[in-house]
Amino acid sequence: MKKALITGITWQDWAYLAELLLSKWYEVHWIKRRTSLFNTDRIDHLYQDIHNPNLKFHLHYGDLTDSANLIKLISDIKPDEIYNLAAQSHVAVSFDMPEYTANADWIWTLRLLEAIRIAWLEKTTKFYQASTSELFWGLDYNRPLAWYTEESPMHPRSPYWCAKLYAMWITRNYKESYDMFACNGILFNHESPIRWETFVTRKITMAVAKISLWLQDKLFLGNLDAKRDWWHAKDYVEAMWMMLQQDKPEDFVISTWESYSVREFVNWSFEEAWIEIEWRWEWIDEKWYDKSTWKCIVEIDKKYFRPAEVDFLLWDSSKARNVLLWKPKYTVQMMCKEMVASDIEKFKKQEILKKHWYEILNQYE
Ligand code: NAP
Ligand code: G4F
Repeated sequence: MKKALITGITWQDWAYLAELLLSKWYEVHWIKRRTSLFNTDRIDHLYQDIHNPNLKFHLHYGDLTDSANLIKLISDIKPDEIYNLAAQSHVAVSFDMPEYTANADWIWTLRLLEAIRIAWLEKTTKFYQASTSELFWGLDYNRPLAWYTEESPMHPRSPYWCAKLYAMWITRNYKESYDMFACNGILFNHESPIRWETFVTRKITMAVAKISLWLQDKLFLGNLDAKRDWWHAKDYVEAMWMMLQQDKPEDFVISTWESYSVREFVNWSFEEAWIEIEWRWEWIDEKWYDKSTWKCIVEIDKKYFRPAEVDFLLWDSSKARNVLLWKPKYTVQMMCKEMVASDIEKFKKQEILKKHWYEILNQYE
């Protein structure tokens, strides 16, 4: 039975990756930093009682700011595979907290790689680094009008991407210097119903669900014309696992060859909630109206524009498709449908619960 260690456990990618590895009979170890509130709802369904003699799912308190803790954990567990997903992964936040982001997204990766070496596991443990698609921007002059590949020149446009660029190169450097199995997954935006609430897709589907249930009046957004290659996280975690099953470590671009604007995603989401919309220009700003009531339900707020933006990216994932035989199962529209439906369901349940409590409390008045 293989052992996998995953950092960054409480959020989207981890939850799907853990599900996948458990279904493949891995023993899964997770590192969770201590928080004052429980934030494990995305993975509670995977939890196993620690007294279970066949326990496959082990929790370790750990923090990527703490080298001694990492060295001890890695020496004790001796994992066959490490997936480094922990990060400060919000691009807009990285402009507000550049120093923390540098620590989180660059130094932590170096710490993990060093911990593997100090534990004498560099020849046996395979290492996956969660790299990102937005290391590239502008034209690739070697391939004008073509898609980016693993070899395209890099031009990061935020403190987050600068930090991730270092992490990518230090992973490559450890591979070359110490002959480690270390590789980067250069992944595009992947989303799902359990995506963190302030990334744009989830922000949209939650707002659309609430607007459809009369729980919210308006959605404020930034740049509607930015284009992304959005896909379902379930398809992407499969690619992460496949990269570590290769005979030699290589970096792979994981993308779908499609790119859509934030505006298109907003449109699909309202369609899923059966709300007909019409957008109009008012002065310099665009506003969107609910056609049944003519209430304004979407507005632009400059606060959500970034100091530097990546407007458009297209990536060529043919290497992953040919070598890993990776192929996505979802479409972006299927994912959007799933996200809107799941948020509507969630808020309906919350409202029913609130009503229930209200009725109980009323009995005591
Ligand atoms: P995410 O939702 O932001 O999750 C980050 C995880 O890191 C959380 O579980 C967080 O735990 C953990 N973490 C933060 N600080 C930590 C610390 N000091 N010690 C231990 N754990 C810590 O990220 P995601 O969307 O699942 O993405 C996973 C990885 O893929 C990230 O590295 C991201 O940069 C990269 N990536 C994501 C995408 C995408 O579109 N999703 C695309 C390309 C690359 P808490 O709950 O305690 O905060
Ligand atoms: O959802 P976003 O915040 O994701 P972004 O910046 O593309 O980053 C995500 O994908 C990367 C991989 O490509 C990861 F490395 C990273 O960790 C993260 O998961 O924003 C998407 C687009 C941007 O162009 C942004 O300007 O949506 C635009 N946008 C417009 N209004 C907004 C908003 N983004 C957010 N978060 N909130 C808005 O109100």
